[in-house]
Amino acid sequence: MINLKLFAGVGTALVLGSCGLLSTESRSVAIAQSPTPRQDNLIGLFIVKRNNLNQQYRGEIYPIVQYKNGRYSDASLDVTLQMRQDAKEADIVKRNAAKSVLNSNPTFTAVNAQGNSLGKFSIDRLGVSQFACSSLLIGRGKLLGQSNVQTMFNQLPRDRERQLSGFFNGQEFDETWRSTLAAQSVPSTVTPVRSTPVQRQQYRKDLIQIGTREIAKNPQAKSVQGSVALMDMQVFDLDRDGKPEVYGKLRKAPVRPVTPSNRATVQSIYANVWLGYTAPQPKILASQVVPYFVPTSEVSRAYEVLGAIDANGDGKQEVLIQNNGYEAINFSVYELQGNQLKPVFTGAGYGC
Ligand SMILES: [Ca+2]
Ligand SMILES: [Ca+2]
Repeated sequence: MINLKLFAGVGTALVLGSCGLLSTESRSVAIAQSPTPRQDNLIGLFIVKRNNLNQQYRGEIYPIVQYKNGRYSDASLDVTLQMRQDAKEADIVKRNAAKSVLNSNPTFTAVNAQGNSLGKFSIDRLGVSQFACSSLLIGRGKLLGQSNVQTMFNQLPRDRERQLSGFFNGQEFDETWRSTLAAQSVPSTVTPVRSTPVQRQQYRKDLIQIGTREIAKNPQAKSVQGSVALMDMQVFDLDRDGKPEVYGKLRKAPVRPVTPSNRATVQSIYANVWLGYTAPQPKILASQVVPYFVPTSEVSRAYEVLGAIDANGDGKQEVLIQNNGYEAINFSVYELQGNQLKPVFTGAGYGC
């Protein structure tokens, strides 16, 4: 039914959160004890697609996670099997609408990686979109105010752009997707994190030093030639205490390209490291080291930081990660809990 010529991972992740109050009874208790009441939320990806066959643009919301009554749950709705039975999109939408979190036609605010608003998108109907080999329920609608989808497309970062082409229901398609996080409820303003060139130089130094140590702990690191390089760095202040939380992607890999004869050995090792700076010496908030058997170009996006957003309305930002596997993609929400960045949700997966 679908033939994807190119599948690099479609979409981005998103999570949702908001922490609701369990009941009327517990609500009065929660308000008395907590100065920061939490709220229900819906988090997803705002995807703007350009149809390269006719240069038309359209926006869609892929719901990732719902935060309700203090819990995160998967907000996606997979209709792959129904689509394979050659059902019509309109029939599938009708059959599944009542189960969808988008059925109430919510309005989402699209945000950048730091959590600042890019515009509001109001859902007015449901549809089915193809994500790799999966068919998923999405929301269609329109941008509110002055923005239009083409302008929004040009505003979205190109580094997470995806290309998709092939045949779907006998129709040829060729699309370019750009995406960003979106949520039903976001703070009206998020103070941008400021860091000086000197501070950023220090973060880089710390990431390389600590990342090199983390990678060396992996037993397979010895068989990989080359030195450790910092591939990406992003600075956040998730808990708004004025002290940064810094993300770094590090890679140890040989400079020479991989040949088919050495494919059986580990080709590269990546480390995704988060550092906290509440003390003079940086502390590791989270660290993940993964050896890969495939060329580095294929795995550099395995762990993508989509951005930070206050999913549960407690005033602190959660981090949304897209996990890109070989044949499957899913999304995680991480919460800063004391000295650790911990996953509180993983789901909304799709793939082949
Ligand atoms: Ca902080
Ligand atoms: Ca939060």
